[in-house]
Amino acid sequence: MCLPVFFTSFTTLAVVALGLKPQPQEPPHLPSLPLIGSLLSLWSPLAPYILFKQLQRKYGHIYSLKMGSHHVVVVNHYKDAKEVLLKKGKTFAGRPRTVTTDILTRDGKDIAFGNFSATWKFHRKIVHGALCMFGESSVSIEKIICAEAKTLCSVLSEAASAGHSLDLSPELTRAVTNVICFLCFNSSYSRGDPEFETMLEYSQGIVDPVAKDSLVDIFPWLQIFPNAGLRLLRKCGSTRDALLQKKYDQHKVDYSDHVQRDLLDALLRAKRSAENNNTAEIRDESVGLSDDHILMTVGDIFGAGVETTTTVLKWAIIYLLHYPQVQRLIQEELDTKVGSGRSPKLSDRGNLPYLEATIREVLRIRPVAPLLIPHVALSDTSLGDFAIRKGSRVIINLWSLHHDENEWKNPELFDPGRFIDSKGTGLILPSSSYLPFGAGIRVCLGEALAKMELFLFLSWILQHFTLSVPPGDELPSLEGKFGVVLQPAKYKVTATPRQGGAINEGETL
Ligand code: PLO
Repeated sequence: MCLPVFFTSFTTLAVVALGLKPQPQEPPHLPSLPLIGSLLSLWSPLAPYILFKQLQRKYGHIYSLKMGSHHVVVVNHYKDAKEVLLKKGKTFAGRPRTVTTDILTRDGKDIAFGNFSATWKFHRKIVHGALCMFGESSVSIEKIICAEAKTLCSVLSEAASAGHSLDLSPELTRAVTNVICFLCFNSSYSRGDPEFETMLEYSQGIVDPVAKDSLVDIFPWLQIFPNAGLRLLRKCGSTRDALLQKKYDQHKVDYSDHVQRDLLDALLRAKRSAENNNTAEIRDESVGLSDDHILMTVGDIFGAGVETTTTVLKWAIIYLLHYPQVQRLIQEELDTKVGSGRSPKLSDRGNLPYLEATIREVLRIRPVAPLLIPHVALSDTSLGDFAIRKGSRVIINLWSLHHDENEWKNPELFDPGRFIDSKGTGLILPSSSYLPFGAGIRVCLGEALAKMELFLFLSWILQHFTLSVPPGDELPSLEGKFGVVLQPAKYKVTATPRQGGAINEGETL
């Protein structure tokens, strides 16, 4: 008997005879060197989410690596992802502190990047409550989105009459910003508003460097060297903070206990009641309702509300340009189920499965955050058959989940039909390997809002216009720019008005 077999059977015997449980092993590890960790294996022209997917072939679905001094576990399969996010959600609810997110969030005093704590839970609860206040049952949010959709369509009409093609990005951003601006600050921006232009500018300076495992996040000591990216992040961060502070100061002046206009009022109310409360647990210092916490929380919701939905809309339009037959099918569905005499409403959602399927497919093929935001194990634990040490960073590679060949037929192909049942009328979820909004205790707070916006903006646009690539232009690239969100490159569209697609001026919802 050769030696390894002898030892294996001996161990198995011992396990059975003595009732010993085998100790779980650590996940397979990429080669690593002192100081630089696994950097050499990660040095690649590929985007990290694509490289992480490829590395599965050699190391399996779960593997670990070293980023500087940090132990990182990469998860590529949905079963393990669900164990992290759902089954052991609390154990993996931590967040790493990094140089870039600390700059953006005043050392993690926000919800998205802040670590798991009583303060974090309390802020999430308030935001959840405030967003529910405007939830699906409420007409007001639908009204706001439709008003923005109408303005968006008028801009497209103007461009069409002038025979111009246009970059839809600023218009989509303004429409989406106004919805979240209404929810956060009860205000909106009109075209050409200088504050809006400032916001567009600072946002890009933040999205580019934040939380993408740039070198300073891996090796924090690199901060001592001049770093143009960090300088820009600090500048953009303080412009954003000044804008948030201005809104906060205005709200403090006209705050009333009797009306809650928006999220900022909800946070102010919680702060006031904590200050006046002698008994409740919210008086506890640890709950953290400092001005910094409030600003960072509202900044998160505002930032997330703008960047994510705008990005998905831009990807959706790119795919409609690449797949005109999908655009045609959505329009046929709109024509038969809504017609041209009135505008689409939220209550049409159930009748427009192909549009819903298209939205699902866009979220699958180009997830907003392909690596989500890293989680941290708050105690020693396990994942599948592997041991995970306390403090390990866990990266969920959503890209691997959404492009898993065993779960999705031709994952690289854009095919909304995969979300439609065999009768061609109902929506289905063909695989569990699909988590566009994450899952568990850190699941996206804006999921319902995002789905309403995506549905209404796309249905309004496609009821009135057919979008195409301007003559002489190439099809926009399907390759994204990896950052805290996966952004498409700039592109232009030609919007051709559809017959009978006039915007109904006097229409009320
Ligand atoms: C976007 C730029 C803003 O100026 C600040 C901001 C706040 C919250 C972030 C968001 C940015 C990017 C998308 C994030 C969101 C929180 C949750 C969301 C990371 C950086 C995602 C996709 O997880």
